[in-house]
Amino acid sequence: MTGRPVRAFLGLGSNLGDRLANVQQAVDRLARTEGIRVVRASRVYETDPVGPPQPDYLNAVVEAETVLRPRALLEACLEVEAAMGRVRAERWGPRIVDLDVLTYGDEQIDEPGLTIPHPRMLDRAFVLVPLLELEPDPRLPGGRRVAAVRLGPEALGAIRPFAPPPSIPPSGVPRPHHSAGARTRPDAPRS
Ligand code: GSY
Repeated sequence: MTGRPVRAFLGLGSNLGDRLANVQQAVDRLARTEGIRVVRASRVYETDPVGPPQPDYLNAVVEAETVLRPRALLEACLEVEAAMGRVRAERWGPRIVDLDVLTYGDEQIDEPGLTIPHPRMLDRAFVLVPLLELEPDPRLPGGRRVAAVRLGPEALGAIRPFAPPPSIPPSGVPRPHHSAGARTRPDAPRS
């Protein structure tokens, strides 16, 4: 773990079973993971599948604050997927839940099995549209700026608002430690 919380955005998807309940359960499990605080979530969108023919997905993005390093954050996501019964059968196939680390602070990481910002987010409306709801100028692969990204009508037509943001359960994670100017009461105004 690092000492200082880092802001990360995570992509969520589900296209099997009770998709909305799966998205909610993934948010709940993330929020209960030590070292992760879920801050906000986008609306849930229904999206045409990218890849082989399969059921439509529900997708959303959550903003998290985490004291986990990127690899540990990825592993936490994989643990949530496994706990929800995801079986990795077909690479682009249907799934109960999918969790991706989209961005991690300002960091650019290119290691085996871990590329951040997520390399395919630029051409995926099901990632970009919910992400832009939460962050108007996100970190993008190759240092690209969102103003330079063009999503055509076909991509935008493949994504439809479906449900309000999943609810965010209280997190059991310790809050960031403020040594200087610490607030004496949790509801005291920030200095
Ligand atoms: O990349 C994540 C899994 N996935 C998705 C998805 O989440 N949404 C849509 N619309 N298509 C997808 N194809 C795959 S694979």
